[in-house]
Amino acid sequence: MAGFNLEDHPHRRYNPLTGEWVLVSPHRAKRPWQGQVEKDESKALPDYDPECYLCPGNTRAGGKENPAYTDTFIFTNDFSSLLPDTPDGKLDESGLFIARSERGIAKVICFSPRHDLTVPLMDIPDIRKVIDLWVTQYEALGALDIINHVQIFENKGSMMGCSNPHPHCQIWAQSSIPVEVTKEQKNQSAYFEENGRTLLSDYLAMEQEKNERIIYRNDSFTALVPFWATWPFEAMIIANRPVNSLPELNDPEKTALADCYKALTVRYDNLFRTSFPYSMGFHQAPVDGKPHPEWHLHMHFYPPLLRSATVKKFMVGYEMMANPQRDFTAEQSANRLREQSGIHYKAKQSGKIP
Ligand code: H2U
Ligand code: ZN
Repeated sequence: MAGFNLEDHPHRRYNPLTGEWVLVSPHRAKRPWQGQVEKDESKALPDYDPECYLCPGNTRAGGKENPAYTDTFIFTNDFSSLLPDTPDGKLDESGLFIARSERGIAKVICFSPRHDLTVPLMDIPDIRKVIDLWVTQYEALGALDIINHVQIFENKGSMMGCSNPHPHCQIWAQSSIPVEVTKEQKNQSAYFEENGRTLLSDYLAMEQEKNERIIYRNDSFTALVPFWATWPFEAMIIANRPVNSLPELNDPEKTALADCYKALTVRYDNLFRTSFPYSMGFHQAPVDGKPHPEWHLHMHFYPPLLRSATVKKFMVGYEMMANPQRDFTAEQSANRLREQSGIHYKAKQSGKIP
């Protein structure tokens, strides 16, 4: 159509990883940020909270006591969604009532003994310790017979259903390959078979050439708003090299990942001067014993905030019934994030990181 452009006209964008579409309506909010910068809404937290079930030395629900840990701390989830000893079983009634038993292991990782220290406020060497733990957990869980997939994810902020502000993430490892991962695997496989390169290496090369949606990049990782973003400030961190999982990263790459994770989350916090909520998750090769040259290591960040520290995007109505929709473009979001300072607003105020 003559004159069609992505900045002015309603259009659909395709997500080649999932094979799904998003409706983009840029005309509805050409200027999505109308100066609505709010005061810092995030409560100042103590560095130790005697009531916190993740702080060192405290007792968790169920009675187990946390050690006096000094960097990271990992434990088996006291309310695990998956259990290693579930008996084998399945149900199939006329193809309409189908169920399968599922085995797995769920763990919780505390990033730091400090109750108040989120990733954007942590030092890179301390974030690196979290990454090293992710690597060893992916390997150790992946080596178990019952485990074929290891999902590492972080819920941050009560808005995302996170139960505790103490910085932590979770790992759910299980026998089957989950739905989102299966979609991405199918599309990455098809792309790799046809082109002999990973889908995300070609995508990244094009993003680097266009330089419209890149937020931050170092030698080994790139943070960007994907072309097909559905959440207002959705982002991905993609390995610059086509590694299929965390253990394939070399030493400088692991530190570069810590740097990129911090760089993105600092910009997130600075955007609305708040502790920016999101769900983060790694996508990487399943641990099913097969080679997975199609897989390209990446992280997704799905943040719900829309235009201030309090205004949240809901995926309801049309989005529940049809497909996701957004009112401003991925390019506008990327610009907003890219222009944020790389120094956390709290660090600036006090002259040092609290
Ligand atoms: P969030 O990351 O969504 O806040 O979840 C925290 C997890 O911590 C949750 O899965 C677990 C919950 O089961 N948990 C424990 O394992 N022990 C506790 O004492 C409280 C919470
Ligand atoms: Zn705590």
